[in-house]
Amino acid sequence: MAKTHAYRFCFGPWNISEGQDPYGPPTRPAKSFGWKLAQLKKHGFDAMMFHDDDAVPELDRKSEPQIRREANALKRRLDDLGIAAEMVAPRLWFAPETIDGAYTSNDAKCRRYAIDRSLRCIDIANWLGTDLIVLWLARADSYIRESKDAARGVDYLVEALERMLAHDGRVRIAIEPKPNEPMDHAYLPTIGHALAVAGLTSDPGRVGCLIESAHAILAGLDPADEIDFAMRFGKLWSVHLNDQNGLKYDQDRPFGNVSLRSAFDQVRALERHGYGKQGEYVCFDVHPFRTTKPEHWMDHLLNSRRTFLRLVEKVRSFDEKQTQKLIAARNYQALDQLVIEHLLGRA
Ligand code: GLO
Ligand code: MG
Repeated sequence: MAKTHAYRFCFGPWNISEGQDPYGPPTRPAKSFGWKLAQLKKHGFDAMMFHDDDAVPELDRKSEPQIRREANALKRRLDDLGIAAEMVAPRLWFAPETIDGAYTSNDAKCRRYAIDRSLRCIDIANWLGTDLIVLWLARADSYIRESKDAARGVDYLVEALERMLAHDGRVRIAIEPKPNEPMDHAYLPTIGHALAVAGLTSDPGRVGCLIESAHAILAGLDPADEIDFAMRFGKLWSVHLNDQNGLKYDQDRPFGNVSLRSAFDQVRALERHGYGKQGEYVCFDVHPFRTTKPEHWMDHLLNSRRTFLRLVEKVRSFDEKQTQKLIAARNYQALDQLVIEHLLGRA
């Protein structure tokens, strides 16, 4: 087990959110992108993740030279602060063209829009100095089952991936599966689905995945097992650590907030496979509670990182020898208690 390597941390501008939900307005005043970037720097995070239009606002209305100018200006700003861009993700769930599923829309013009937008996203990623694109396929599903053919949906997804891979010989695409919300049933709900589709492309080595803890829980899966599985294929290129209280709406709670033991297992899985050694970042896709006051606006991120680092210590000090003995004796009851006592600490 890796004992020494240090982790690098990341979040996105959307993680400093204002508290609105479907039933009520914001509870905190909006802050500028500059303020968010300054907070990231001040609190010692290493990288920021971006939607394409976080990097270049309203990009659908801008010309290519203008997009390039703005992306280059952002890159200079990041360089001055010593902050990396971890990834760029095409926001394929806002525009009218993405209403029926973006890459998997029934309308050829809309599918073309989604692909063109993704190619621009890759250009932005290049200008920001990252080769990583994240695809959260928010609306890739059908509202009415009979309106689509899920097999054709796979073909459309593969076609979109091929266009992206061909556009840039170095780009890497990490699919972020999520089983539901905003849709009822997503076409790519799990890491297994994502990697199966990756295998249909002409360059599977450049299509991997991103695991979000809450999304795995929403799929009824154990996030630590998803991590082990993806890392067995060398395909875990980013994580969105957070937490989720059961099968409800997507909660994006602070890491470890619901299940400290699951968080411990996730960190242990990351540790044992050397996550981070190839430059991967630990990203927190968490949101402040709606009740959070502006003066505590960063605490969900700082607490997630603190919990993560404390769990790294817990993983590194876990009695692996004793664990192996108990496994050999098939004494899982004792192993269960060993974990509990370790997490509880000294009485
Ligand atoms: C929503 C997703 C979302 C993505 C982000 C990057 O459930 O987790 O936050 O991670 O938009 O594409
Ligand atoms: Mg996410």
